[in-house]
Amino acid sequence: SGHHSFVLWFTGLSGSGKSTLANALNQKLFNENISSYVLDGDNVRHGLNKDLGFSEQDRKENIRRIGEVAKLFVDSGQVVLTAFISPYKEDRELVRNLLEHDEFIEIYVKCSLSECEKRDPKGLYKKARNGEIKHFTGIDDPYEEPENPEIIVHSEEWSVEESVEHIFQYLKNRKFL
Ligand code: GGZ
Repeated sequence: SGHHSFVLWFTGLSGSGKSTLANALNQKLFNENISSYVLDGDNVRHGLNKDLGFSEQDRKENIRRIGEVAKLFVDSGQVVLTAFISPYKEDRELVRNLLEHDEFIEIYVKCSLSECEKRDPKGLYKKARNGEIKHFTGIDDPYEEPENPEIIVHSEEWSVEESVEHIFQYLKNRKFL
């Protein structure tokens, strides 16, 4: 179909809803006959990046490799959805600069730490508070908020359906789709 290829880069705290939203939007794009693919912890941190942990240097390398892989998918003509915390502004900018200016759409999945901690789907915040996990984003490791993301999703207030619709309408209005 007549769309070009680009990256939808979801960033936000653990538990903010990045993967859920990326997968829901991926399904919607499939229904619209648009070829897309989700990169997230499940298919990247367990494979390509399984040598990496959560130190600052490893997170940087994680994001760098994901950016390069996303670029390959864009070159192959697909829409790529990535769901990684990507806590450092510098690393997100590095990926932005790997791509053409209209190929990188940063989506800030905004959710308060207290809400993410309340959701705690994997019990990781609890472990971080107990000191069982060190350097956990938002607890004892930084998250640098995007200053100028293309899209902000208010995941505390919006349903998954509303959030997906918001992103989809952005893409339509800006002629990405
Ligand atoms: C943050 C961690 C950590 C630490 C393990 N800090 O909720 P999840 O489980 O599924 O998402 C988190 C995921 C973060 O990996 P990313 O590749 O997205 O991070 S980054 O972009 O910063 O490289 C969480 C789990 O891994 N996890 N330890 N210390 N999240």
